[in-house]
Amino acid sequence: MSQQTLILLKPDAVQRRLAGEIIGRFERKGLRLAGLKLVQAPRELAEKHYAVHKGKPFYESLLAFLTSGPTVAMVWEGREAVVVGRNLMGLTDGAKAPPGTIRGDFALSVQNNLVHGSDSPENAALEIALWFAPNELVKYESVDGKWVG
Ligand code: DAT
Ligand code: MG
Repeated sequence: MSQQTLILLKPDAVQRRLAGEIIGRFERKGLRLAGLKLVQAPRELAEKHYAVHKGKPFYESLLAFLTSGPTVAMVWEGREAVVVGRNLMGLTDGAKAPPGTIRGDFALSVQNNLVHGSDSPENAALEIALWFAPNELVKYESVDGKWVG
């Protein structure tokens, strides 16, 4: 079933000039780009995005990180997009994420782990609505859909 997922390239990915490398992995997998923009996240947006982690010891540090520079916000869609995105990212802790995943190949930290990806279709819908206005998402046919889908 076609799904949408919110993928963020967090400020470490932009600062380390890994945005193109990471976007390429989502493209090559066959997902379709439905929205993309560069955002300097205000604290209020970061608070809403990471509301589930409020109260945890790393929460303030996480907000400081997400608001520390520009983030590339994207919506990718396609078959099982949520789990496909999570698998491309790898485990949260870069030291434990297997090689071949984005975090496994480029991250060593737990906090500075380059990417965010929605963890369920329900959260994807909530997160997409936080980061994008409806008219910022583009609907179109991909020409290779019958080969990839
Ligand atoms: P994920 O980003 O894999 O969905 P998560 O939702 O559990 O992971 O946590 C959100 C982010 O918070 C994660 O990308 C990095 C940070 N984080 C999670 N656990 C942490 C910890 N124990 N110490 C420091 N940062 C942590
Ligand atoms: Mg998460």
